[in-house]
Amino acid sequence: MAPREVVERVAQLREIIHYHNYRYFVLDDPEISDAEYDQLMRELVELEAAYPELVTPDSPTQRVGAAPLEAFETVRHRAPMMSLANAFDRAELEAFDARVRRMLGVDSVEYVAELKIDGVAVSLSYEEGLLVRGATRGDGEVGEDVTQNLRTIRSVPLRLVHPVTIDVRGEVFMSRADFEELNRRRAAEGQPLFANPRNSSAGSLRQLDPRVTAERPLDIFCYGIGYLGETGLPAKRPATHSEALELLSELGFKVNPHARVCRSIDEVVAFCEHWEQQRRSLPYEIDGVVIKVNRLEYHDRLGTTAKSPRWAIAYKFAAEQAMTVVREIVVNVGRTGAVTPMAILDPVRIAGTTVSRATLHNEDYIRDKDIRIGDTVIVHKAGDIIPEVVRVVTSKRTGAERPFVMPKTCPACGGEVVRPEGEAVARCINARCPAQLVEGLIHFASRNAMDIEGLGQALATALVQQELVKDFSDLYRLTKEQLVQLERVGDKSATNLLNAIEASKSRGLARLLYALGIRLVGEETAASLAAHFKSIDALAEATVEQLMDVPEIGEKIARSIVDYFDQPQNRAVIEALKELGVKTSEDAPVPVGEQPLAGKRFVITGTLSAMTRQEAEAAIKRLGGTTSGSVSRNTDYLVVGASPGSKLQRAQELGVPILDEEAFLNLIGGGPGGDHRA
Ligand code: 3BD
Repeated sequence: MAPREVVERVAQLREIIHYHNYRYFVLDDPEISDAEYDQLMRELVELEAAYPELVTPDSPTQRVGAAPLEAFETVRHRAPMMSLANAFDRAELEAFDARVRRMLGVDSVEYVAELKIDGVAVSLSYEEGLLVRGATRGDGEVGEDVTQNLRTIRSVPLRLVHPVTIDVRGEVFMSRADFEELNRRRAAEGQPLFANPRNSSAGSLRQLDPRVTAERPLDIFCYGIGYLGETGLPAKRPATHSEALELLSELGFKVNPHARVCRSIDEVVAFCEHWEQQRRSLPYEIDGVVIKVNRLEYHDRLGTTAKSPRWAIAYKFAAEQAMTVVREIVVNVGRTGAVTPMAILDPVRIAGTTVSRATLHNEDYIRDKDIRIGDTVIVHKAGDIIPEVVRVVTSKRTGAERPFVMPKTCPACGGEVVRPEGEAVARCINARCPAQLVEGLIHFASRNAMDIEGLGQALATALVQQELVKDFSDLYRLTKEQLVQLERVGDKSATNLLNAIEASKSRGLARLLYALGIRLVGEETAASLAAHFKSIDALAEATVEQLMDVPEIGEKIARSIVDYFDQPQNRAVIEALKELGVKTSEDAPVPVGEQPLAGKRFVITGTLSAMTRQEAEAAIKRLGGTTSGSVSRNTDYLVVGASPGSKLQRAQELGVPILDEEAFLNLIGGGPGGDHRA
């Protein structure tokens, strides 16, 4: 028999460890160090080893993994685990809402929108607060008993805060980082890799040896109650799904923090769109949003179809991956001479667009992934990132695939391609390479640079091929006669183009610096340089030290700028631009005493047509005003462009004066330049 002090200490240790477990694994907010936790755990393990009669199934030591099984038993769920109907767009969500409201005979319904975790669905059964069984979903009626495996997941409570009898539904998952770490370990040990976090979770949960599962970094989010007994409840039974989620939290379950109550289907759609954009910012994978009618009484009234409830629907994100074939590998020469291999693919649809090429980055990438011409590959497109080849489907290899060899000479000019030691990127080192010039022109003319509408890939290529343009300054020498000779350029488009080129002369120093394509000088750096040096001549004479005095400019950028102006060809182009009438200086700020917008606070929403957001902000600043990102009672004006965001509604609610673009332009005196006369 165990002495009373031991019995008491064991009980106390369990309480303490249980609490810190909860802080760490459920709340993600530990109070003690790992070492202190380990110390407590070791003490408990030792006491239980000395007095095995004290071991209970809810002891924190019981997560390490029980003895292996021969096979899983099957279990019938107390209430079936239903499926979910799917919606793929706004119209299908609206149709769902319309049907719900029609069946209930109400004008509006409150929903809960929650992230759809891409994991493995499970059910956890508790009797009077103790975990007695855990099962996979199976076919929804009958699943596999994986209790011993679920016990190893630290965020699965072994004992609840209140002695309730309950079946809880949740999704077991693995974070992306843990999945990658697990695969790294497996690669090092020569074991086969998991394709994605979901497969990794499923594989880990279906281990017959729970000690293997215990080593896997599994986690769980709980999202629903399948059954709830009458006894042991802390308060009234929940009347809404959001109250059910609160009850789950209170009992000690881990509930996803991003669930939201939505008061209309429009709010639901906004939630879906937000997370479809932001899904990459989460540490785990989601494949959609689950929308549930909030009121539980409505669930009974709506009922179920053959297998899914009429009160819920899954909004599924567009798939971001697809399988296709690499037909050819070509190389592109960029603005800086970088020679980038690119896969030409059999076109496939991914996330709403057709993809027919994907970047292969560089030679090392191709070698590491062993991508060959003719290979079947998985192509991925995340958000607005360029499509990328993720991996080769090696099982589809026929032996006819050919490896890629990096060309020794530039495909555009025949110049030498050099890959400096220690660098991943190979470059064409010919400064007069036409491919570099074409890319340089496209950048020069781009929207946030000199904004020359109509000067895109096709025209830039033609101008360079016909040798009408050898550097940027030649753009300002083009004539209508020259332009109309080009294929697909008519009288009208030639005139438009010449007007656009003429207008680009007055964009100002910041945009010009960005347009020149000086290595490491992006839009923000260009704006800081322009504000600091005011003219291109002053900038061209600056030393590395002087450049490093400008906020946010470090040595690397400073050296790159000095190197740029050290090149005589670059200086010649700048001289020519100046002679041709391109503005190479920045407007002096309006003297403080004459600033008409002094002390006024502005917020901008939506897209302006006459200028970029940065230009509008600069114009406000020049005239003494300030800008901020959010509307408050202190805001003096909200400037509204096309497709404004939620700021407009907020400004209306607060009674903040609203300026449309025209009114704003009047206020600042015309355009982004310095036409304003105070
Ligand atoms: C999640 C059903 C209902 C209770 C039916 C409304 C289909 C997988 O994050 N709610 C969630 C999640 C899944 C859910 C329900 N809420 N069902 C939910 C779900 N937040 N993943 N699922 N499931 C779970 C499924 N699983 C495998 C095969 C077929 N269907």
